[in-house]
Amino acid sequence: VEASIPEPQREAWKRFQAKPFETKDDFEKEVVRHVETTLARSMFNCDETAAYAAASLAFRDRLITEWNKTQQRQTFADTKRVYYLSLEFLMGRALDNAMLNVGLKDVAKDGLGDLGFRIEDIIEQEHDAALGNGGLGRLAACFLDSLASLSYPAWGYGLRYRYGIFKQEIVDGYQVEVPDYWLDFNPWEFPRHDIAVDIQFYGNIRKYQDDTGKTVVVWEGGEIVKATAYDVPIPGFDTPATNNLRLWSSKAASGEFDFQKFNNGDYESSVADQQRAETISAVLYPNDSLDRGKELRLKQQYFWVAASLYDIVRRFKKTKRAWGEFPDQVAIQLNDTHPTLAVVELQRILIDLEGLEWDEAWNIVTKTFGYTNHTVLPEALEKWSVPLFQNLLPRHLSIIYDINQTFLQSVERKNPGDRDLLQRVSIIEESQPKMVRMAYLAIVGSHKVNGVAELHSDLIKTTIFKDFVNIFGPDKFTNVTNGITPRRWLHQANPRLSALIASKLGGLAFLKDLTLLNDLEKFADDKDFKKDWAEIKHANKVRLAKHIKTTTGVTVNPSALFDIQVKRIHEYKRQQMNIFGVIHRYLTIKAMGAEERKKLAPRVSIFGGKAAPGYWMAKTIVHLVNSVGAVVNNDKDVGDLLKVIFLEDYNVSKAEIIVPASDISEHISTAGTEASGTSNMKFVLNGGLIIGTCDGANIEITREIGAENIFLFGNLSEDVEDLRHAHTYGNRDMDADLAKVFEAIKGNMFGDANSFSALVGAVENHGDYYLVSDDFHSYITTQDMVDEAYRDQDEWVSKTIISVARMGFFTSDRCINEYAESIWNIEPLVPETEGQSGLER
Ligand code: AZC
Repeated sequence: VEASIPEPQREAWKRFQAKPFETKDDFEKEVVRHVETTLARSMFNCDETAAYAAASLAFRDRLITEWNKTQQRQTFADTKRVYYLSLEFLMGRALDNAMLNVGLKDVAKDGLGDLGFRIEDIIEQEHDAALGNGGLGRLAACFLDSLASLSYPAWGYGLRYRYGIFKQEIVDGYQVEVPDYWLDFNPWEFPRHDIAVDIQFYGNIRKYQDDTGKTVVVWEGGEIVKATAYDVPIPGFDTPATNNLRLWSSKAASGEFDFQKFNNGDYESSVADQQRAETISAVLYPNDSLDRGKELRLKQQYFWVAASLYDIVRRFKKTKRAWGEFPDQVAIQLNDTHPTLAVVELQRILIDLEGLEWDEAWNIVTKTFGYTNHTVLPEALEKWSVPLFQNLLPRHLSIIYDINQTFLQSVERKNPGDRDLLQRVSIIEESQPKMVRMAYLAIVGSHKVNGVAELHSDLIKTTIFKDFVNIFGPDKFTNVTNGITPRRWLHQANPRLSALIASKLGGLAFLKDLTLLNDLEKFADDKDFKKDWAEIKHANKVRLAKHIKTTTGVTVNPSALFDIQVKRIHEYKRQQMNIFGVIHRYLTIKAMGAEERKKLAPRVSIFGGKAAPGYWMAKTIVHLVNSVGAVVNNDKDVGDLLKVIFLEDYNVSKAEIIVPASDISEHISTAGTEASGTSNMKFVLNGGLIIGTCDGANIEITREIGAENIFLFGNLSEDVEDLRHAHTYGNRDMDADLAKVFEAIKGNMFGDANSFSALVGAVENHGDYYLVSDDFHSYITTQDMVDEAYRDQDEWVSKTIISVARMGFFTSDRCINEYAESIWNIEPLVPETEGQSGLER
């Protein structure tokens, strides 16, 4: 309040307030100004990088003006806000998205044209913001887009990694990781040097009684690291509402370096302290669905959670409300267990710093938090060793023990004498060493727990969290099926398809209400429409074919069937089954006569995705795909009939080229292992069909679009356990086709068989945990059905149109509205000028 401009001077201020550009001329003026002043360049020295920078800064200025207004509106309205805590935000590029969401891409295109640039080239200059691994991080990014587009008062909180997910290079068929240093120029962030929080680690706890006899606990000593905020504006689509993503960066607390040490001549170690502090936010852990239990990771988690909560609590305290009202003002969503320490930190703030009683504080805490689970894979469920915790966060460990004790006492009261149950649900696992089970802590500390697709939400209730359903009752557990933002994944990635749809539906309103796509179904047999539709798909395939040519040197035929599997490489996602299927196809082609070959549908099998650097099996899969490609693509006998491509460095901006170009995409995880999947939704929304297992959101996609429009195969999740049991204890015959594939690999057809023996061995000798042998036959016969269906192009195109028309459910807007209503209890705060960009309803 002290910093505000005095009332009499505000008129002058308002006259000169920043006004966002609206016209082409004003945009050009801004670009030239930024080139000549901000960037200190000139018209004789303005390359595409400079033009990108200046155009971005022009849009950033526009966003930040609306950002300010949005924050003011929220402060005045004083309504409840939601805070989305996620260690990953896989944002991709910002410029194209900002231009489209603000509705000024055409203006920018013409303006850049006047200045001598093509907008496509300018967009290409941007480095992806790749602060995430895969689905979980991209979901967070889609959610931010929906929260802003629906004008919800919402903040994202994350870490500002200096190195995002590594860049993948393929060298001699092997994955090589290269660091992704992305911050040398980032026009989208605002450093907030005024917003800094001291974060404590290590040290000791001391208890004493105050004058009133109350026990006071203090956490003393240890080390302090400073968190500073960097804000990234998140524009909504067709609304001026612009939300904030706040990312924390770590620095040494005591200024540049320790002057004591410096004066003593110990220059090196004073710099080392500085570097140690900066290490906390230096790098994103590159594991997808795998917990490694590294101390630095726990440090990251506490650093980020403590800074975010300090910020949230500070904002709440400004309203001067009673603590009891905290859950009416604040909802916090835990994106997986990574931010679970927030539960403990809020309890600590309330009891140690604010002096509340335990029960009162705990009641506030549990009303505030919601927890989203994204996986049932045991190797992904976080556990931290008690000794590590004790050392790094002694006060938090003691609070966790208290939380656990209170919880177990209540369980014991309702289930007297059931010691087994107590052991099973205890937040502390009685192992050697003892471990803190973060998922259990998250459940106990939240009022709602949700899975991300129906099957997954059912599975968590009946398997990993079963006891907790009995303890808390079924209402605490719920489902919110994932969604994707149609702004990025249709309008931005596939502008021609978006425009064609708009031409039939009378405008772009479907981007704000995706169920409007339903009206497309009328055109599923319209000859002209189908022709335009097919032509756009072909153009998208031509674009991808060009990308393949420039990046791999391989020529592919854009009229072939494009079969795509792009996602993180993981055994449970079964890229190995896909490549075994490709080998089977290759062997089949080789065994055919010339006449038979003529009848075959040409296919391009496209793979892409990163393997975690320490995940050897996944890296072996990458190697096999590349080795098969090297043989097949150079086999004159095969020609166009089969090409095998591995696309290097799959990321968000590459997905925007790949997804619109698919005919069929693969979502073939072992049933019950893929919590939802979200690229399945992206591919269908872009007019591609899918081949998939009855897993994750595939099941709901089938329900929406109709079983006749999807190629489902494989065993069901309820049978997985029995099949695994049979592998271990039964005699089984290897599928004959799969056996031939293994023979080919073992016969060194794709290079030294030893390189791939672990992959083959996992199926043949080590229990085939992911049921590749059980599903292989049904997989390849279903692939034959895909070929068959693709031959009837007319019917195929109709299927894709009908499927798109029925995808309305999978917008992340629907998803966010469900969270808002059933978990967060928040309302949108709609600006007066929302919806004025003329989308036409
Ligand atoms: C992923 C799930 O594997 C994927 O199925 C889901 O679509 C996505 O989350 C979004 O909910 N999980 C992860 O990326 N990571 C972890 C730790 O589960």
